[in-house]
Amino acid sequence: MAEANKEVKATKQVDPAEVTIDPATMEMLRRAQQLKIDTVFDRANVMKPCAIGIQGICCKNCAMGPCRLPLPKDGIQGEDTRKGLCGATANTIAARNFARMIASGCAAHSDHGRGVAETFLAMAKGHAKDYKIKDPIKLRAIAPHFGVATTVEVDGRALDRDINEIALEVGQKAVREWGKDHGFLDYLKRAPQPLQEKWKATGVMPRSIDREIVEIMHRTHMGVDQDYKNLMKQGTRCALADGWGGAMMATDLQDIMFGTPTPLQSEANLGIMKADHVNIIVHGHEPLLSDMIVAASQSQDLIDYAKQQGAKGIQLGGICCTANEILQRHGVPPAGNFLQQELAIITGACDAMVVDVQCVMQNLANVAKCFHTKLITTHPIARMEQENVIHIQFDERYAMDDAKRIVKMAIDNYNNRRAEVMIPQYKAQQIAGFGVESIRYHLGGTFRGDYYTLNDNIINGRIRGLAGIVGCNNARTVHNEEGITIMKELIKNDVLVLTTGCNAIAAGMHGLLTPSAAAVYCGPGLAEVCETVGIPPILHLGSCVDNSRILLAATEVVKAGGLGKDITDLPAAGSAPEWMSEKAICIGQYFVASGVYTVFGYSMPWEGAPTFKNYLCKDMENIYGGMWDCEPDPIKHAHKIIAHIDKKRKALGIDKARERVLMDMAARQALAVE
Ligand code: SF4
Ligand code: MSK
Repeated sequence: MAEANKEVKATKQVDPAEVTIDPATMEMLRRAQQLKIDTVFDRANVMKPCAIGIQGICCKNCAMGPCRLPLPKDGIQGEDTRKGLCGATANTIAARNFARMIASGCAAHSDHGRGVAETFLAMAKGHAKDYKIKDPIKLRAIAPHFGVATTVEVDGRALDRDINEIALEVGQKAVREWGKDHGFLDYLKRAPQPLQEKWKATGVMPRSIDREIVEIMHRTHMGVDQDYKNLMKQGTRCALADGWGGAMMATDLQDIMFGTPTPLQSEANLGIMKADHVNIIVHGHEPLLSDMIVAASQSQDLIDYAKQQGAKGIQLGGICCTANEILQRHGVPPAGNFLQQELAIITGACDAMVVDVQCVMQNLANVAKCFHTKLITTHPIARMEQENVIHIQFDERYAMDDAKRIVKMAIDNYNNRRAEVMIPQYKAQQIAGFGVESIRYHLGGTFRGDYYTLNDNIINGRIRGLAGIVGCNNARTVHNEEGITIMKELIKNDVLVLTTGCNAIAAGMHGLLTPSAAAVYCGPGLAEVCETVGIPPILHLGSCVDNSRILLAATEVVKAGGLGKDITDLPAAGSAPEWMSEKAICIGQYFVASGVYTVFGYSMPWEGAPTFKNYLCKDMENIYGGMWDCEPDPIKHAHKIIAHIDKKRKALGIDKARERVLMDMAARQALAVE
C-alpha cells in the first residue's frame, strides 16, 4: 500500500459521520483516510465552489471574458446595471448558462438513446446477433407511435404483421428522429392533448433532437440570442426533445431488447460485494454492454473458470444508472450510488470496474492504481488519460465476445488482490423494477389492470398525491440525507413516491423499497394501499433516462380520469434533492414544461439574476403550468411539495376528507336502489 501514499495526494480530511448518513460509506471513508487515498468527499472539503459561478453569472462564451457579474452587497437598488464587456446582462448570462446545461443534459441522454436506437436497428437487420427482441408485446405497443403498422390486411382480415418487419421499420424511424428534416418528434403525440396544444401555442414543439441541441449552442454563442425568455423558449424545446424524445425512446427500445422491468427482489449497498467471489462493478449508463456482462457472468464456462481460480463464483454489482438498468431487469444489486464509486474500489475486492458513459469520476483511475482493480473503459467517446486504464472498445456486433473478454479479465485478476479485503457489511433488501406497465398491473389487479385504482385512491385521499423524487448525489450536500429525509416526510404524509437514478439507489440502501416499509414510515392512507396491494411506498422506476416512465405514468393517470385533463392538473410534483448533473437541469425543465412543479435541493445557478429566477419560478407557471423552485432544507422541501399537492387537490375539489363508511348489506342495497 506504499503506492497509495505515493500516488495520491492527501488532502484535508473530512469527518465521515458528517458527510454521509450511510454507515457503509462512513466505514470506507475511514479506510480511505487510513490509506491516505483522497475521495470526492475530501476534495469537496478542500475546494469550495466559485461564489459567482454558483449563482449562474459568470460568462466565458468569448475570449473578452470571463465576465463576472456579482450582485452588489446591498442587492439591486433600482435598475440592474451590471453587464459584461459586450453588454450582456445578468439575465442573459444566467439564461445562456442554463440553456447550455439543458443542451448538455439532452445530449447525454439522447446520445445514449441514439446508441440504443442504432443497436436496435442493427439487431433488426441481423447485424447484432447477440441482441434479441425480448418484449414483442411492447414493440407492438410502441410501433404505432412511430406510425408503424402492426397488422397487415389479408383477404379483408387484419393479421399480425411479422415482428421482425415491425422492428426494422421502428428502428429506421427511431434513428431518424435525431435528424429529421421536417415536422416534429413522433413521441410528442403521447402527451395529453391539452399539453400538446400548449406546446404548439407557445412554439416549443421539438423538431429533431440534434437540431434543438445545436440551436442552443448557436443561440448562446457570443452576440446571438440576448433575451432570457427567448433563450429559455429554446431551452424548453430542447428539454422536451429529451424527455418526450431521446430519453423516452431509449427507455422503450431498451425495454424491447432487454425486457420490460417487472418487480423483483434484490439488495443494495457495498455489502453486496463478496470477499470470496470475483467482483465486477459496472458503472455508467448504457445497458448495451452491461446487459451482456450479466449474461456472460452467468455463463457456466466463466463460472467454472472463476472456480478454477479459487473463487466461489462471480458477483456482479452496479454503480449509478448502469446499476439501475441491470437491477430492474435482472435483479443485479447496486453496490452504491454516485458518491460511492471510489469506495467500491477501496474495499480491495473489486477485481474489475467497467465503465461506459456519464457520471464516471476520473479519480477512479488514481484510486484503482492503489489496488489491483482493473479499470476498463469501453466507450469510444469516454476514455481516460491515466496509463493504468485499460480500453476495450465495445462493438455491438460482437457484444457477447466483448463481455466475455471483460469478465475473463476480471477473473484473471482475482488472485492479484494485494490489499486486505474490507467489505462493509451493510446492505438492504429492496423491490425494484416498477414501470408504467407494472403500476397498472399492481394497482389495478389481475383482472382489470389499469390506473383506475390508483386514481380512486388519490380521489378518496388515501393517497394524497404523487411525487417524482429523482437525481444524483452531490458532494456539496450530505450523501443521501436530503433525498432520504424528503422521501420519508412525503410518505409519512401519504404521498406515493416514484423514484429513479441515484436517489432510487439511496432509497434501496436505506430500506425504503420494501412493502414492509409502509407500516414503518407511511401515513395511514398510503400504508393501507401499500399493504393491500403489496407494493413499497416508493416505487423504483429505473435510471435517469427512465424519468420518461414518470411522464408516461402521469399521462396514464390523466387518461384514467377524475383528476383533470392534463398533467398540470394532477396533485403531483417533481424533485431532485441532491442534483449535480446537467442532465438534472434538462430533466427539471422537461418536467416544468410538462406542467409539473419541480423543486431542486442544494443551490441553483439563478441566484445572481433575480429577474431570470423569477421567470423560471413564477412566470413559467402561467406558460406551462409547471414552475421551478429550490429548497435545500429537506423538511421544508417536502412540505413545499405537499402544499402544492394540496393546492391541486383543492382545485380538483378533492381536498375535503371524505368520511369512510363501512357499509352493511342493507346500506349497499339502498345504494343500489338509488
Ligand atoms: Fe463577456 Fe459578453 Fe464575452 Fe460573455 S460573451 S465573456 S459577457 S464579452
Ligand atoms: S447516475 S446523472 S449521478 S442520478 Fe444517472 Fe446518478 Fe445523477 Fe449520474
